[in-house]
Amino acid sequence: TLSLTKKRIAVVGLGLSGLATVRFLLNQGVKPVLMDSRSKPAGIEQIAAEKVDGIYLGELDANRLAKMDIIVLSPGLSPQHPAVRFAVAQGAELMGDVELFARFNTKAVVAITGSNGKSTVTKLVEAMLNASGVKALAAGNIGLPVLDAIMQPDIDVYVLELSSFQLDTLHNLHSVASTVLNVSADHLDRYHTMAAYTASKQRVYQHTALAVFNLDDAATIPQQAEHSLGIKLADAGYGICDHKGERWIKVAGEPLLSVAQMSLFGAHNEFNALVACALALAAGANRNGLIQALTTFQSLPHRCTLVAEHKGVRWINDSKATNIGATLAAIAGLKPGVTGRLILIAGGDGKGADMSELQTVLDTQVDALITLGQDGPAIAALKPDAVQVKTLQDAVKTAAKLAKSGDMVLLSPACASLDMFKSYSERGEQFSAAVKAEVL
Ligand code: UMA
Ligand code: ADP
Repeated sequence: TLSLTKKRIAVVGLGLSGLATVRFLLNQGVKPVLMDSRSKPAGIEQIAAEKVDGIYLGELDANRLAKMDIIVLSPGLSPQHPAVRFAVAQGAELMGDVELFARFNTKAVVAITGSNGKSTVTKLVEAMLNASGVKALAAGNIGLPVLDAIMQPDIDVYVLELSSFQLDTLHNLHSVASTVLNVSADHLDRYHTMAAYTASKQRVYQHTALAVFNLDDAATIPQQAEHSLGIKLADAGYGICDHKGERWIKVAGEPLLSVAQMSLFGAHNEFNALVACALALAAGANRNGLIQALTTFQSLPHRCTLVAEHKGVRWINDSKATNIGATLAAIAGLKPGVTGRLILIAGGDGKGADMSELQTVLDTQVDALITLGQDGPAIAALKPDAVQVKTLQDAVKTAAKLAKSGDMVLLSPACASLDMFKSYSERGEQFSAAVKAEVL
């Protein structure tokens, strides 16, 4: 663990994880200094100013930061920020909220990262463990800050969804099992190269008892780990097999249940299910628990969810597809079930990704394209007859005019929402509302 007594500690960034860090430190009897680069961060009114050692808003002050022993940096701020780099060069210890969690946590941890599928696998592992009688709690990037989770009583296993931002400032997390699900272009506005982004993801394998990786994605192969397990759909030990004339998922060499009985669908979810089984078994789940979770698990909102079916047209909300890899997986999973045409709505903040990676799918799988947002024009340029619109409501109106019975309208933006919306969930909710207003 880490001794906090007599240390000068700054919490930098007062979002969800920053506020949880402040609560945790106050609980430990520490009075932190608070900073946020914004002049009015949303949660500021939750903090009683007299309980902390000063609140400094606006441009980060390098000299003030350099006086600190420890800086707990929020994931949304880059460790490359000049003021942070200056303080670190002067000897301040830099860590994120997950590192602070790691130094104080005494319970077992399962750690999950990847460009896509993190939340689904995290919730599946949590459900599998709970169905096996092991008390599990999902936390981290999924939404519950780890330093709120650590205060909860009676937990046996923490199932942590970790973003590359959280991994960048993490050094001492020990896990019973961990995974990088896949690596595809994302957050290149912060990492600049795929190599740097991949290296960040690989940090999840530090101090893990079992590294579960994707045999079809070389970037996920552990560079350092004592024990590892590779998974792909066509593999013998963990994979899809023929059993009793049906497709079954096979776990640790034995058929577990038929794919048809799973509540999730699509090839990417079969892979997610296999990885979740491997992780959950390593953390104490049993096979009945795996089966129960896989048959009852409800897909998380804004991930390929049916909003409405009207006059034979299905409207699907996949607002959570905030990068190209997620949109490719959604189309691969959904297109085989479309009898008519696939109408795609895409665009938003592309975070520096090369949109031409969508070219083949736009040519071969997508029948009509509607784009919006900051990087909408870059996507529209890839397909003749693409329609560019200004708002999501206009996108829905345009799609409603194009769509005929048998068609599917899919919102799967391949981009973050932050150029036009507060979050991917707000984008998904506005889409659902617009669809219902238009067709119901
Ligand atoms: N910000 C500033 N100045 C500051 C601090 C933050 O401008 O001083 C901005 C950031 O650039 C960002 C926003 O404020 O745009 C929020 O940043 P934050 O670090 O305060 O974020 P939190 O509210 O603490 O939420 C974070 C995760 N967000 C990010 O990493 C950006 C949440 O993941 C996570 O659920 C939460 O901690 C609890 O652990 C969200 C996310 O978008 C879902 N993650 C990214 C992703 O999945 O792609 C990485
Ligand atoms: P994350 O938390 O990493 O964003 P989610 O589980 O929320 O991942 O899924 C987001 C989207 O990514 C889904 O709607 C789906 O289209 C896609 N997806 C899910 N699992 C995978 C996977 N294993 N490989 C590729 N894409 C995936």
